[in-house]
Amino acid sequence: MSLIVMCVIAFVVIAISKWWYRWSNPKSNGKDHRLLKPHGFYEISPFIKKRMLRYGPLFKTNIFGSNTVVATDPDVIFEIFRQENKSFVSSYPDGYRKVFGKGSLLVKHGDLHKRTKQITMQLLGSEGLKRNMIGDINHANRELLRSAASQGTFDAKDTLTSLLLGILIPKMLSKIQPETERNLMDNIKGFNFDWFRSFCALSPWKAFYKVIMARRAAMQVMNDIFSARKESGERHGDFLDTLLEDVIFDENSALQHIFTLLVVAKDATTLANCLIVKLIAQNPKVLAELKREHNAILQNRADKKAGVSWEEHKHNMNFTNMVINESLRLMNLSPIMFRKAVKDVEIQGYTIPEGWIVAVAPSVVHYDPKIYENPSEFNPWRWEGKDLVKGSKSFMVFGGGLRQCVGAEFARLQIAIFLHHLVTNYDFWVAQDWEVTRTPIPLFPKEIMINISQSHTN
Ligand code: HEM
Ligand SMILES: *[C@@H]1O[C@H](CO)[C@@H](O)[C@H](O)[C@H]1NC(C)=O
Ligand SMILES: *[C@@H]1O[C@H](CO)[C@@H](O)[C@H](O)[C@H]1NC(C)=O
Ligand SMILES: CC(=O)N[C@H]1CO[C@H](CO)[C@@H](O)[C@@H]1O
Repeated sequence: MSLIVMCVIAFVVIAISKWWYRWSNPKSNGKDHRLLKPHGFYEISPFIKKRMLRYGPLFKTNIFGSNTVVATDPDVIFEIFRQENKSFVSSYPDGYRKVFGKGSLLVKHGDLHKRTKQITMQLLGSEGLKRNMIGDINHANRELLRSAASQGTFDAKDTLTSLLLGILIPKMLSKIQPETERNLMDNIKGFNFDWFRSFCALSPWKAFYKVIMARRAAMQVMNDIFSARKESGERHGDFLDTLLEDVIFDENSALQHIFTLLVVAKDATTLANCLIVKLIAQNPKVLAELKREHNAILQNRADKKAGVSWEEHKHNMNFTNMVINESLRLMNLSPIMFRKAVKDVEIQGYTIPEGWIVAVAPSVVHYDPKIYENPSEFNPWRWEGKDLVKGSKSFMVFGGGLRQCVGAEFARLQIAIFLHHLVTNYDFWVAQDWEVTRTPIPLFPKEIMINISQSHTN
């Protein structure tokens, strides 16, 4: 997921230099950057595909001006993930550290990274979700859908982003004024690169500047929250307090970490959620099976007013998990991730030289017809009998190894609960069909309108 932001920052740099180049050489039309050329949603990057066919699953190329090895083989990718902090480290451009700050999980390594992840899992791991989140997730999704149905139509992208931030912010920074929360939410929403969909925005720096200012404003709001808390001397027992109890965090790094989590969480989860709604709305067979599963859950529930319980989520949602996996496979939110070799590494008879960038592309694995028959088809049943919640060599939508996504369980829970309330209570359809292109990260439309009404048939 972090790749989305990372690529976008790289894009911005390229776009700005392209713009500059064009501006200073009005007769030329610049040089196309081949990896970033838009392509269809249900295919892998033609740039990678072409070279793979010519050179095999592991090949050298040049990406963003760096010597890069591209890895597309499942065993090699799995091994690279496993070697994090040994032969490879995750690698982001310098601009990254400036944008997110040193406290962000994304730029930490070694012990500091490990410790930060452990603390974060107290909030986002199974225990935390079960104890502290599932009730709020139920409540928020129910309210969202109720309000949407009373309007008849809603922008799923915007309302789901608000919903996620409305769930996460109070867990991280509790007891803040509604007005402060709204302000923080707006600024975190402003930290988004949507404008970049039309690969060359007219004036990329202006838009980029706006994003950076939104980040600055969000950090300011959080600093004010922190100052107020310090003054009162009160303990809140929220995620900020948990972070500050650990010696590895100070005020700044704790807030930077929280900021990173919020921006990564809202984009990834919202887009996944939206795409799933579209896929099930357009596949009546899948929708019927989902309804069957969720109505059965509802029927077996003693207290009909209660939301989804942890046990129901763990044990009675096989088909839901099949739908989620299949959607995430097709979606490839993080089609490529970047690592750097910290020493010469021998893999499958091939030496990756020290200092080289390695682009791992699980998206190629997810669209490999030898692993997934008719890979571009949406077919949840292909997951029947497979392990549904653990990643594997053939399913790496949440990455792998030490860098595996911290929000995977949270995202799955949110999507499952949204689907539960949606299919058991409402009829819905996509108000206007939309397409997603890739460059190679998926670029979603600005608004995703869904029409919805109370169901009379369930
Ligand atoms: C469907 C939703 C999501 C998808 C597909 C997704 C995907 C990913 C992937 C592929 C990685 C690995 C990146 C790499 O190895 O370079 C990752 C890392 C990460 N994700 Fe997610 N993610 C999702 C939701 C979330 C949520 C909800 C959160 C936060 C609450 C989150 C926070 C993070 C963080 C902080 C990392 C960096 C982990 C590290 O560097 O150790 N993600 N995600
Ligand atoms: C759900 O899937 C698991 C693992 O594949 C299987 O053991 C279990 O029986 C399934 N449950 C139902 C209700 O189908
Ligand atoms: C969706 O709802 C809007 C507003 O109620 C309406 O104008 C539009 O025609 C609806 N679209 C479809 C496809 O039903
Ligand atoms: C290759 C590499 O980055 N190794 C690091 C792994 O983590 C330890 C502990 O933080 C560091 O000391 C190593 O440099």
